[in-house]
Amino acid sequence: MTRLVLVLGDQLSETLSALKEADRETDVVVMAEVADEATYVQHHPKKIAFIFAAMRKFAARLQEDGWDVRYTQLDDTDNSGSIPGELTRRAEETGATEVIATQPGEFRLIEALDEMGLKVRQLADDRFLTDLGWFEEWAKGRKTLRMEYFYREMRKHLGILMEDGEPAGGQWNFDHDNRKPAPDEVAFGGPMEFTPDETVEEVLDLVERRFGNSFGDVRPFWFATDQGQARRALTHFVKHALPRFGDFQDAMMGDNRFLYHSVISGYMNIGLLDPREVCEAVEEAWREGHAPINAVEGYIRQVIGWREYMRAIYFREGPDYPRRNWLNHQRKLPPLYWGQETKMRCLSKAVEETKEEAYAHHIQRLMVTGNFALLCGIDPAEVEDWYMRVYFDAFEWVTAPNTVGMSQFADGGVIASKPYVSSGSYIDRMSDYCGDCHYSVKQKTGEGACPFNVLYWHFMDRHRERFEKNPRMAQMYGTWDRMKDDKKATIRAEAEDFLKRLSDGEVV
Ligand code: DLZ
Ligand code: SF4
Repeated sequence: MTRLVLVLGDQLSETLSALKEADRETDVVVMAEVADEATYVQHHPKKIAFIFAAMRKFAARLQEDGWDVRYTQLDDTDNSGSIPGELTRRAEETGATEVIATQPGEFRLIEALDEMGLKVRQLADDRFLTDLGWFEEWAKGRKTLRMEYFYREMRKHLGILMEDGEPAGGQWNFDHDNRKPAPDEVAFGGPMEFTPDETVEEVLDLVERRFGNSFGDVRPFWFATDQGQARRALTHFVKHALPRFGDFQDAMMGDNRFLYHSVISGYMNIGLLDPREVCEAVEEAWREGHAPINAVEGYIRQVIGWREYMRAIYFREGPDYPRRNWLNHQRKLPPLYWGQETKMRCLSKAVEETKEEAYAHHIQRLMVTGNFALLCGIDPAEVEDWYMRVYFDAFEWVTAPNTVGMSQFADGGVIASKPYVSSGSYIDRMSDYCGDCHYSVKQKTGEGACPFNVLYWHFMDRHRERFEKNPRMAQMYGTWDRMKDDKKATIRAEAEDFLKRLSDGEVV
């Protein structure tokens, strides 16, 4: 009896559990470019192009491997516009009564599959390294869930960067070596770029035509769109950038968007690269003496620590998680996030790069766009939607914990032990943005002062009840309390004035 095998746009792995379960002789693979997925958030055109191009190439590869693949292109006249719709249509076409799927990375789609008239078996997504049942056991009874302890368990369990049961290099964490400010020069020409082939060009034309009015540039397009290219991009990173990745992983530069970053998160998130092979390549570089332990450990922590932890938290916390708003922030996302001019150079750079590349690195996301949104009291749902839309690696299992939890503290501290907020001095220390900025980072108040400076204290002041007992914030409240009353009044008034101008749509 024929069964349908669903392969979604972020499930492009030959080792996918649904494919492993299926029978190449009798089952039919269903893949579909559908309006519902392309528009339920208004994705960056480059993100859509990346996914569609990779889907088409993956389908071709499955076909070459002998699978019967029924592929729907976005413009096909009989395209029903949704994943359940396409499954229903293909079931009628083939007589199938059962669907094998790998569980999607988003509650919305999991529920949609559950509610279909067809019987859909959703298998665990074992491309991820964390068994969600195991995570539940690990989390049970803990007062707080901190990534660091989860990460150590993962290292031991997977045997990654371990020597005789001990962490390689004698420590679990080398983060104190990984906070160097922006260097004068970067000895890495950036991630490997791929010239669009015929398939990619066709998709770029389609996306330009159908989604050209959305925020973001579709061209130039250089992402890898198949496994072979993604592997070359990984090798290129390990060879040329990994050795210095750790030192400068938190640095930001005005005229160098990628520094020593790998930009392979999107490749892992749609299934072109397996996290295990990424960790193996990175660990091997250390064992061969090619890359230092601080770089290798820092990188592996992102993959088997943060990435896995984010997903496990998303599934543990449940479908309401992306809409939490613990700080009750209600302000609208200001137009500068969509490219309106701003005099703040850090934000202008982060948004410009986001628009052109569908990418910005983690500190730009956390400490520039995220920090600013949190300080201004932007509604976290609007911030979450923005991250979901603009980044090529954005899927809800990762953006919700990253944005709602880590960046906006809207989960009340499930993920972070304190909010990630800073004044301009952090950005100044880690970047070369401030020197060429309209504002002066050293100036705390008055005309021309960096807006982050007053916004930071305004945030601390207005959320005092929530945070003053947090031991990690006590020192800052001490500093605030020692300020003279007239200085505090100036800070409050200037922050209020800035926020009003921001909400009025003025160029700030
Ligand atoms: C993100 C995305 C987009 C833009 N388009 C499609 C699509 O047309 N077909 C498809 O199967 N998947 C697409 N995706 C990925 C899904 O949205 C993703 O699988 C779910 O959001 C779960 O992570
Ligand atoms: Fe950003 Fe302030 Fe520095 Fe300007 S001075 S780049 S606004 S941190």
